[in-house]
Amino acid sequence: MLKKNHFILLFSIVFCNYIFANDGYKLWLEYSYIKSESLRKDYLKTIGKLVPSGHSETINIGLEELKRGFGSMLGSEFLSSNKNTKNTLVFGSKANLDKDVLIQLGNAFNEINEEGFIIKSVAFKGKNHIIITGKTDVGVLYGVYNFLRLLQTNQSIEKLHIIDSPKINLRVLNHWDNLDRTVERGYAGFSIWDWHRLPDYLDPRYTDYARANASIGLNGTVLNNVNANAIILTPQYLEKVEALANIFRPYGIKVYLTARFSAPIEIGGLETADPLDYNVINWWKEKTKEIYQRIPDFGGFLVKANSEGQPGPQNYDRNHVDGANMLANALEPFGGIVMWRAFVYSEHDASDRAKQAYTEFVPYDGQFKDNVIIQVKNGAIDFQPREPFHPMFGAMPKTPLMMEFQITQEYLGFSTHSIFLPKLYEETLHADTYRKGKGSTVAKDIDGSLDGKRLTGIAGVSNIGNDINWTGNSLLQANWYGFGRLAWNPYLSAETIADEWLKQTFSNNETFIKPIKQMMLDSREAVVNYMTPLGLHHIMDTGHHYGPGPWVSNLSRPEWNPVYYHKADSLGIGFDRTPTGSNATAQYAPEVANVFNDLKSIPEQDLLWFHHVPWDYKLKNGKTLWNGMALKYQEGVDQVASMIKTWDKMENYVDVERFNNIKMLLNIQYKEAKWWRDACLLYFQQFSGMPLPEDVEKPTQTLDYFQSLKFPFAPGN
Ligand code: GCV
Repeated sequence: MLKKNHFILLFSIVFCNYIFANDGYKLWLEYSYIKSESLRKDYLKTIGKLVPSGHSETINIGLEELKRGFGSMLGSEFLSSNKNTKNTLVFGSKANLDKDVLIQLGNAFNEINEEGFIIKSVAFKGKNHIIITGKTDVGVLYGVYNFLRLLQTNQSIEKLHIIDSPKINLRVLNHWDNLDRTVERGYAGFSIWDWHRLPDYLDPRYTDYARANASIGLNGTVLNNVNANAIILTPQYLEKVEALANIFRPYGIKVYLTARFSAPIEIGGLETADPLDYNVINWWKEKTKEIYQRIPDFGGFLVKANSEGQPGPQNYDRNHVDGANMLANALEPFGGIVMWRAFVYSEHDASDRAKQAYTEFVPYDGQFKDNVIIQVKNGAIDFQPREPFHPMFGAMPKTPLMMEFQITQEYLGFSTHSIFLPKLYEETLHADTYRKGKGSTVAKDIDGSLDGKRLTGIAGVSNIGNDINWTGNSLLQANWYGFGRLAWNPYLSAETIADEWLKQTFSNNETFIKPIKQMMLDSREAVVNYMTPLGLHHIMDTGHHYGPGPWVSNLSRPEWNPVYYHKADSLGIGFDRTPTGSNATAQYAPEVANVFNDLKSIPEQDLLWFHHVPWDYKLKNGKTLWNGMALKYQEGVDQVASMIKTWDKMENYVDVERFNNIKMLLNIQYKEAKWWRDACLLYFQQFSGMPLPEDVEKPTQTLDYFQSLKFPFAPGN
């Protein structure tokens, strides 16, 4: 028979597991109970009654979100206390606010755009009010999430006067999701789009996805892979797309699709996809009309053309302008846009791959239609741990350019490696193109302020899959969050983003926040150190891009081989992109090119990206290149070891489930960091012929062993 204390024990085990289990599904919308009683009381007193103004699905979502947030953060006291107060929290768009309220807002509406919001504390007729408003209901919803964030991060809500608008128009996730639910370069399970069961089965996760995106201000989603399948454009699939668009609409999220350039042939029965052919033009016009009949606010098309085997206008001796403008014409009557990707490099072009996008696109500056935006990756190669900014930024003053960041970690250790990517994004956004003198940052090209561009955009290749915690690794939710926050405001610092994400997702306890924030901020440099220090790049094993493969040299296209990028030989290592080499530096403004060209001024983090230097080249710290490189690899490994130490101390501050998820992954990251160090150093040592410096641990395996490793089922490939 069970005794009373056995019951208590059993009960507490079940209860504790319940409390401490957290699968991470709620993301940064945890709305954890605020432990400080005085803070809770202050919030309760200040908020008062909820008064929605106007009726719409969006306003209703705002109301439900406030109730959910307050109920969870302030507890049942919220429901009882706000009955007897005179204070109110009024929220609604300008058109639906009372005159009394509007007067209090003065000219504030002149300072926001269509998606912006105002949050203001006002007192009139003897009552205190907080007003959350905007020009549109979606603006109000953004204000609601912003207000909730103040509570989540334990900030004061007295005397509020917040006026904010997104600085970039198109803030879009790109899903590289295939119709069979595999995700190209996806490391968090399968696609969240259950195409087979759509449109009738509407997984609640679609709504949670929309909530999460709206909470960070994202307003668009490209549902399918840029390596596109034309079937998405058939009526059978458009019906499914329509169902998703209907769910996302009240959250302010537009749906976009990738357009396979050869779709007129594959699903239209035409013999050509030539963009100047009358029947092709007409086919796209009719197809676009059909889409808008179903989805009146359809965003438009994203196109990967003449890149890595995808069809495009060049198949018909036409150019990017012909292709993009043909689609833009079809979309124009409905207000849709074309996002045309600049990720091109050709097997027929023997020049440095890093130069090819610029060469192909910059001559067309000013020739694209107004509803075309060119989507450019952050660097000229391909989402490496570190790349200098893409030379196209700042170089097309008459053409809108859209930033493409990768949130998924194709070249950064997949979802196993904990890296805080806003550090990488921030570095690119802050980079100075010097096109109009000092201060012409990439961010200013992207937000349009550099040249007065009206169409602006930013895209992030999603790291989301159907894993319960969305991103496979709880810490990597911060990269989705951080991308959204930077899309809203590209001038936000990575540190601010880490701080607010941690507080919303885990805890406001400084004993937790301080070390973990530092760990996140240092994590990107750690990865650069143990994978590609000093400007090395694209030395991952080929195809799947998992683990090191600097030795690979047998693929048909030269630029698919890591040896193409590091060019290690007995004389030294690195890719000469100065005037003595490929002269890729000439694509930058002279102020930037001069810095990159000169060994005295080049930042060492980019050294081997731009220069081939001897193994005994002296680094700024007086060490030889070989020793410096080896020590960087070791530093990266040590940094991961210290991440593990930091995390292990956090057991008391984090629920068991997320604590273990992150702990196990960090341990794998440590193993893989050592693998990277040992494999790369053993391989490069063949050329340097130099011994490893003392402070570098001896490799545990031979080079042959590392070269023999094969990963036929690496995910995302
Ligand atoms: C979707 C890289 C990736 C490809 C990706 C491509 C692109 O080459 O390896 O998987 O294709 O970039 O961005 O189009």
